[in-house]
Amino acid sequence: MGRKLKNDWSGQSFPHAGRRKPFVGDLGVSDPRNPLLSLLGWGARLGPIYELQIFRQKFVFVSGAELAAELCDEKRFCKALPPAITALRQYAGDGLFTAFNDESNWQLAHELLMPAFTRSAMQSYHPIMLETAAELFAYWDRQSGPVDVTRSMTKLTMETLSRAAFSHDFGSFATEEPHPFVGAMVRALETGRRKGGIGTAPGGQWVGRYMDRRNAARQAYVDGLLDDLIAARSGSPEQHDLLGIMLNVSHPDTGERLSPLNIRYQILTFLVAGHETTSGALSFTLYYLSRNPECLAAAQREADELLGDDPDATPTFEQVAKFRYIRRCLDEALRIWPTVPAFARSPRTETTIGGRYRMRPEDWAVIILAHVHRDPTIWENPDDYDPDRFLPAAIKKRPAQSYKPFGTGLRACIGRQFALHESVLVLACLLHRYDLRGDPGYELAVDERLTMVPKNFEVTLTPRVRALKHPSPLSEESPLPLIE
Ligand code: MNH
Repeated sequence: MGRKLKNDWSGQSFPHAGRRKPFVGDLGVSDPRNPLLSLLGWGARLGPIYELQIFRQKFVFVSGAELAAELCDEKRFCKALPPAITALRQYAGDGLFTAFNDESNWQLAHELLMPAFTRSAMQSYHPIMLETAAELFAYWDRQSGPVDVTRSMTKLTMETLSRAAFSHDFGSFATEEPHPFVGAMVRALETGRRKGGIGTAPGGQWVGRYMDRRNAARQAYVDGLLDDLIAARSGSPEQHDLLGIMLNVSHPDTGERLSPLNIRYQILTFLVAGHETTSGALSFTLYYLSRNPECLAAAQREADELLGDDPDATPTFEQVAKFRYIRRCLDEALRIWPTVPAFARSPRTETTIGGRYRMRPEDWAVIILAHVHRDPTIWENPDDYDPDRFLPAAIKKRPAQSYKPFGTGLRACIGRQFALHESVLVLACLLHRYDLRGDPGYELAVDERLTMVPKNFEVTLTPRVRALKHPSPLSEESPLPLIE
């Protein structure tokens, strides 16, 4: 072989799991179908920094909050693209998420699209978010029996994003199954991610080409649908959504515009980055609320206080920011289960981390957020769900950078405000409208797709009975006799 180890950290080694085998390295330690979930299992014991070596590829993971905070210092470090992310460039090219830091299309797209993601820009998405939530409730009301939470939330977030960003209706609530585009897109991307994992294996290139051939029809379907979406709008000067901005706005200083291919990359990026992530965040929040009756009651109390008696009442744009407790419930769910479970960092120039590990610009480390968010030196009883950890006073007591569900620095999530506004709005309406009961026998199972989502979690929804606010005429007219 003799080929150099990739990401070799100048030959330094870190703790690793099990006995390393010649040639294949740590192959078999990690489940290729659930790489991050298996890491959460065995990695916790090895931290705060550990490694995995598969064939000629080394992966370095950071699970301790202190080291992670250091890597989040934007002055010294920047986003890195490990093989699994680089592999996605086959589909998402130099779109925002998969662009290299120095690619000019990143800067251009970032500057053109930022105005569409400010807090005040959310005002134009607000009515779309309300309408889509109302469609979800109508869809639920037509069903009987428990509903699959992740599946419902994925319909909702996919539909909200495509309507808000591209004015496209996928008709997700018309059928029980998700729109075939969702499955094709997720499977196509999974193929990319797995290809990234076998890059340095012998024959890896060949296997990759075989996977591509098997995947070709799916990718053609996905690309075709996106190109149709773009074609349908080309030539129209409207700028009311992201697609309109991408098609019609040129950079105020340079006059540059995004190319049609780059626009397709961006649409795919937004569809992928913007729906499963938020769906998982909503689903984990509902899971923890169903398991913590006091939190559920407090969240419902807040919804009732702001929305009043009418179960169909909806919040105004300004009101959404006032659901402080519901927001804490969401923050806490994203602490325990950050739906984007990891991101990678490299130093801008050669440096030392943790006071002892040499790191060069070509080296990268993957921050395992779920570990960082449960680091016992920062979080007391880290596995307990407690929204009050996010009371302002409690946040102030923690070191900065100990909670990073939306990433960090220049390449942090552009859709953060979108995700937060949508999630709080949906939770408030949902909790105001329904009582929810999870199956007490359900044990949380997590599905590792492109992101983390709860698997097979169902709730039974029943319309709220506001016994106290709507005393029945009977009880008003004939109060209970006092017990004598
Ligand atoms: Mn989002 C980047 C998490 C919702 C679009 N997102 C990131 C990163 C994290 C992240 C973490 C940084 C990854 C890295 O450093 O490699 N995002 C989330 C979470 C949610 C989410 C946890 C929901 C909850 N994201 C959304 C939504 C959209 C979106 C909604 C779009 C509407 N995210 C992006 C894009 C990027 C990104 C685009 C890449 C930004 C860039 O690099 O410029």
